Parts: sequence; C-alpha cells; structure tokens
Amino acid sequence: MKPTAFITGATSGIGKATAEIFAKNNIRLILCGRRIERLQELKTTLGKLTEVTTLTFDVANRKAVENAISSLPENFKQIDILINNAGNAHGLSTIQDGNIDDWDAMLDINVKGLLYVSKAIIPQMTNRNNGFIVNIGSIAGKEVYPNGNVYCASKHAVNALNKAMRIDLNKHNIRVAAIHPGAVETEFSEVRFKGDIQKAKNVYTGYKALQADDIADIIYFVVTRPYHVNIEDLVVYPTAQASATILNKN
Ligand code: NDP
Ligand code: 8X3
Repeated sequence: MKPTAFITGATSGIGKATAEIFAKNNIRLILCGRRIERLQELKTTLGKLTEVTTLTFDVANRKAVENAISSLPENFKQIDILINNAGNAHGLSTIQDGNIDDWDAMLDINVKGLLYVSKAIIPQMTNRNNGFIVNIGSIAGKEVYPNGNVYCASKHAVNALNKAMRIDLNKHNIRVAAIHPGAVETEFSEVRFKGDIQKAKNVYTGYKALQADDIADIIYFVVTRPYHVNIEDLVVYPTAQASATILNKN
C-alpha cells in the first residue's frame, strides 16, 4: 500500500518542494496551509501524479487544527509520515526592540502549532506502532545569533521537542527525525521582513543559497530509508555558510 504523508506549510518553499518530490514518488499527500488558492493549484497539478487532499487551517489555532484533522476522509485517515514544516520568522530585532505580536506569532506557530498537529496525529501512529515524524528545525535551533532571539528560542524548542518525541515514542517503534537547514531561498525572508522584497532578496545575494528542492531531496532520502534506519538529526548548510553568522558572500 502507498504511504500517506501529511505536510504542513505545503503552499510554499520547503513544504511545497517536499510535496512535489513525494508526489513524483507515489506518496499520497495531505497538503496543509492557510492559502487556499495555492492548495487548490497544488491539488490540480500534483493530483495528476498521486492522490492528494488538502486542509486549510492555521496551525496556531488549536480548534482549527483538531477540526481539520478529524475531518479527513476515511481513505486519508491513516498518516504514515508527518512533516512538521509550517513556520516562519517574524521580524529581526534586538530583544529590547522586539515586537510582542511577532514573538506571539513565532511561539504560537513554530512551537505550539507543531505540538497541536503532532498531538492530533500521533495517537493513530502509536495505535499502529508505525509512523515517521520529520520536524523541520533550523540552524537557529542549534545556535543563537544577533537579533534572532525569539525565532532562535522557537527553533531551540523544536530541537528539544524532536528529541522528546523520539524518546517518548521509542517504545512505539515510531521514527522521529529533525532537519536543520541554514539559509534556504524561499519566501521565508519576505515573511521575516514583512513583505520588504529588496531586504529579503539581499539575504540570498552574493552566494548560492540552498534551494527548497535541496531540502526536499534530503527529506525524501530520510523517509525512504529501510524502517530500521532513523536518521535522527541533520544540519544542512549552503557551501558558502559555516555557521549561523559566517557567510562567505562575494
Ligand atoms: P516559506 O515562507 O516559503 O513557507 C512557510 C510555510 O509555512 C508556508 O507554506 C506557510 O503557508 C506555512 N505557514 C506559516 N505560518 C502558518 C500558519 N500560522 N498556519 C499554517 N501554515 C503556516 O518558508 P520556508 O519554506 O523556508 O519555511 C519552512 C520551514 O523551514 C519553517 O519552519 C522555517 O522556520 C524552516 N527553515 C527555513 C529556513 C530558510 O532559510 N528558509 C532555514 C531553516 C529552517 P501559508 O502562508 O499558506 O499558511
Ligand atoms: C532560517 C535560517 O539563519 O535565518 O531558519 O535563522 S536563519
């Protein structure tokens, strides 16, 4: 039977690229995000390659998460692979200048959203003693950099939850892995800089940044290892990057 993957943040960047490579390889898809038109477009294009269903909800809204996941049609209720990818940075300021709404957004989406989705999906994995959870962390979950404060805290939390899930789900035979990218050229910086396209572009100029497909390839590799193999933690940089703050730009 073909596996079914549930991907949060499938409307853009890493999540979208993951949906594309999964579709090409016959993985059935449950694609999630807030932007309904993008989900519909993906359903049309990827639906030519595999079975696709979509769910529109905000991961930070607990009731919406629970309602959306319980509304899945019977033939999509078994989820074999969960990709906890939805998330963003909001703002880049010192702690003293930080915007509290941005802090709420990052903690609500990146941490609590990941928890709400996981909590709704894990029980059917533990019942079957089978499943794979891939958490998308960040280099910001391994290091703290100037002005990154709350985004780094949210991704440190993802790093901790990834380890916690692996420990707690160990007796249920469930695989849990985290992938921590450095700079990936997606809509991430547009969101961080609130639509300032020029500022966002500057993040990725002067070197070759990772592309969403690079991370999607790695996710696909991780989830297609034999079941006894769990690649538990991966940090992935562009070649030009040596740490969160060392980037060889020309
Ligand atoms: P994008 O901005 O391109 O994609 C973010 C995705 O998350 C979108 O599909 C968006 O969908 C979804 N999303 C954001 N907020 C919510 C929400 N409240 N509810 C539901 N979905 C939401 O960025 P990336 O692809 O780069 O980011 C994906 C993940 O990778 C994030 O967790 C990010 O922190 C992480 N990451 C990114 C790096 C980078 O340099 N780009 C590096 C390291 C990690 P929609 O708006 O439709 O809801
Ligand atoms: C995204 C990468 O370096 O902007 O998580 O935090 S970084």
